Amino acid sequence: MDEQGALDPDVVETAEQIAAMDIRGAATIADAAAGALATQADRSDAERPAVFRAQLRAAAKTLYETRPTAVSLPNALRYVLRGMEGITVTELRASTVARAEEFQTELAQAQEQLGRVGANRLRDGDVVMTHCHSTDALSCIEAAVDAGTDIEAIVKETRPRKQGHITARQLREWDVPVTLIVDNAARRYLDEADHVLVGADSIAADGSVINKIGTSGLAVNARERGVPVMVAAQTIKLHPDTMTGHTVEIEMRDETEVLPVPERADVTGEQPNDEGFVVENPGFDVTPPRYVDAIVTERGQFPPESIVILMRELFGETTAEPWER
Ligand code: RI2
Repeated sequence: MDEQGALDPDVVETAEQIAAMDIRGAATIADAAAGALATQADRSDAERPAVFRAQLRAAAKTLYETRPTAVSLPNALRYVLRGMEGITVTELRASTVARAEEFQTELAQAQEQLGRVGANRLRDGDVVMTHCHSTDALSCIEAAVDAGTDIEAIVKETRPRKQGHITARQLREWDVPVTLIVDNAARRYLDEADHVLVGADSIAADGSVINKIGTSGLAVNARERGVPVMVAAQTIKLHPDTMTGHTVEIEMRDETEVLPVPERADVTGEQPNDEGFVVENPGFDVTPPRYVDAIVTERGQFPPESIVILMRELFGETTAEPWER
């Protein structure tokens, strides 16, 4: 059968939205992917179990191929597909939908729990510097604010897509005072910060943190200034493949995010298609564990060097991708 032809339009649309970053943020992507698999299962027209399974695998593959760096995406897909159990199509459908819902519920609960752990690190009057927009990181501030702790924030704009603006807006909704700065001003303002708080798209087995481009430079500067770096990351961000030596692929995004087409001609003058002029736009970078003070998860906080213990416990050594069969 033509597996692609059997894809539900909602799966295709969700995949397009993830690729275009209309749906973004590692946890939000995982939630949307699980929801899309549930929709595929719910609306499948398959009459035979083998066809149903093939459709679900094709849907997972389509979602998987959207963005490469946030491991929450394959972790979510793997979790849902592993729960696809039963002999009849009716049983397979019910188990897949239930498993996706279970995943989404646990994801939300993990973020709340992580927030309570992270909030314990924040004291009354603390100033937190943020980078990009992370719902896991914001959950820590939300829990602190809910507990009556006064927090202020220095929010890095985060070029090229300026997702710091989303962070600033959310913090103001919680009445947290916000100072917005351009990325280049971060080192200057570290003198006023008590914490650097960032999220993660993936955490490697050696404790390296893969997060929005600019995180590693911020962490190095924070170490030099003596400001602790706290990474808020649910265990869905732990990258099981890194236990067996794989590295995390860093997404290279379109150059127009950095330099829109009309501005390109301003730089290259008479030669708007100048092939000797290259713009690169890596979405993420790798912060080595020595610059990270704590990884905060729903299972407690960990020094980065010991995160592999939790990784083994949660994922074992099995990293096969069920949609590749
Ligand atoms: P939460 C984002 O990536 C940022 O790098 C952010 O720190 C990370 O995902 C985690 O986000 P992008 O999708 O899961 O904006 O904490 O490229 O929301």
